[in-house]
Amino acid sequence: MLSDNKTKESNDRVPPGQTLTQGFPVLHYGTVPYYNDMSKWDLKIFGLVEGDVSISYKDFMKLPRKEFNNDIHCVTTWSKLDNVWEGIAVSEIMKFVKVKPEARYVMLHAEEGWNTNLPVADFLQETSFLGIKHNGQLLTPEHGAPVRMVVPHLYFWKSAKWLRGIEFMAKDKPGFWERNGYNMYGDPWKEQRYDFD
Ligand SMILES: Nc1nc2c(c(=O)[nH]1)N[C@H]1C(S)=C(S)[C@@H](COP(=O)(O)O)O[C@H]1N2
Ligand SMILES: [Mo]
Repeated sequence: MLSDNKTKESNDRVPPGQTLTQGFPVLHYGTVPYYNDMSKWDLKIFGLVEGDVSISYKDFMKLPRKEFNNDIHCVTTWSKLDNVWEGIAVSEIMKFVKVKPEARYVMLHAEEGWNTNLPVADFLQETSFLGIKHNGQLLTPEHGAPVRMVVPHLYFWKSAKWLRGIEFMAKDKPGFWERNGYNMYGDPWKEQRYDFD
């Protein structure tokens, strides 16, 4: 059945159990990081790579950017269609490292030790990117400034805000919400919300 705020056209873009929102809710565990000295910021790529990498804020902001259009689906049942992002393709980030063949999973590390896990194949999808702007505006601190991961084909908790590290691993390991009952994979079309789904 269509809920009130779904049109027929948008319904096939809204996964089961989700409701559309026009707003952009803010959801996270812990406190919002505010930065005053970006020379202390870096993005680390480590784990199963040939030589760890640390990208400075200055170098990171010079990377080529692209526009990405997507729909996002939060496990708490809101979906937001037609997001326009500016971000850095994962393929640009991958130019910095040579990943070892045994790497199968990625752990995304955020500020304050928050993390989330996903398969390498999902991280590498062309629709996954490192987001800098949303709907024409730089990300606000609440939404993950200066850079957040965006993996739109999985529930939005996999889209780490305040991204600081990308770790390649051989085996899957649960991140923060995954240790607290959320699904290891999180496909919204299969309603993989919790670990028993
Ligand atoms: N660093 C960090 N990233 C995070 C979270 C978090 O607690 N910490 N929560 C996730 C969850 S559960 C959701 S639904 C989205 C919410 O993003 P938003 O606040 O921009 O809507 O961020 C995800 N990324
Ligand atoms: Mo969430």
